[in-house]
Amino acid sequence: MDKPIVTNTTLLHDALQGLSQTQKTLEAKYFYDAKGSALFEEITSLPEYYPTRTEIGILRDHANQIASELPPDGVFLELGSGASIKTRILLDAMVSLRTYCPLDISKDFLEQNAEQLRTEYPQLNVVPITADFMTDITLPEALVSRPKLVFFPGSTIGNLSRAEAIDLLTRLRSLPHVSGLILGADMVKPTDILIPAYADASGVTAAFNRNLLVRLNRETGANFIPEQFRHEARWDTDMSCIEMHLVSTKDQQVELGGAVISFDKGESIHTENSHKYTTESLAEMARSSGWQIEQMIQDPAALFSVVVFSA
Ligand code: AVJ
Repeated sequence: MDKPIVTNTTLLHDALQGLSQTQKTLEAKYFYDAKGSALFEEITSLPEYYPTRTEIGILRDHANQIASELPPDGVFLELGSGASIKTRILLDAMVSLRTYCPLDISKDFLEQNAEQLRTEYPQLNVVPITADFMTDITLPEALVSRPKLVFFPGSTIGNLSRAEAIDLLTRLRSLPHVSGLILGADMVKPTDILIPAYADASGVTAAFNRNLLVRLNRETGANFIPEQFRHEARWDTDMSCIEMHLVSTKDQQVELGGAVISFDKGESIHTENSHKYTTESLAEMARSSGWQIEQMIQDPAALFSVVVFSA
């Protein structure tokens, strides 16, 4: 047997770690290679996947009101690369905005999107920050003393555990001169809406999920057969959480970084958590992290909330 080529040792290390647990796991952050990012884009326009279009609708309908949260001479700091339509809706409404800071882990993506925004908004100072907001949010010296409004859209917070979410909100609350936070959060709702949103009829979400195995094969030299894993979305009532799994359709063994991983038929790899919230759980998170809730803006069907927090 040839020695497999490993081009991503961090991924290999994390996968070996996750796949050696009793409930095998892979981290959701690894979904977003080029193919995974394209598949996620495709997910956002699926008929079953309501969050993106619902959040965009809320932002459009309440753009001026949300934009008015920007303090005088305020910096608009987004957790995310600033690639989205959501950013543009708020930038368009923030007529006095001078400084926009997209913060993202992917440097190439950030720089590329920053350049695009500079051409679209020539009066705007676009200051991209390459950072992992889960570990450190260090701002350039020139911005430290400026007032700040933070934007964290997309229900990305849903990927975090309760404890991680509260930790992140607490760290955002303690940023120097922060005045507010605009948070996108997906709400608890009946499973006949939730499950199809994560298990669409056309199989795009299944392809997105299986792409993790394709990526592992390419970047760690593993030999997963992705077709031998079935996509599944489960609702955990106690955790208010959608779980995505890849379920082995047979007893099988996979080679990964010199180890052999055994799967029983029906055994799963847990690949993602997507937490859903209630007005109560959002209020509780605010209390635990030192924020005040100013407003919870929802679509008419209360599928999604854009929460306005003040410091
Ligand atoms: C990007 C984390 C908000 O949880 O809805 C979509 C990711 N996974 N379909 C979500 C996702 C499967 C998405 N977030």
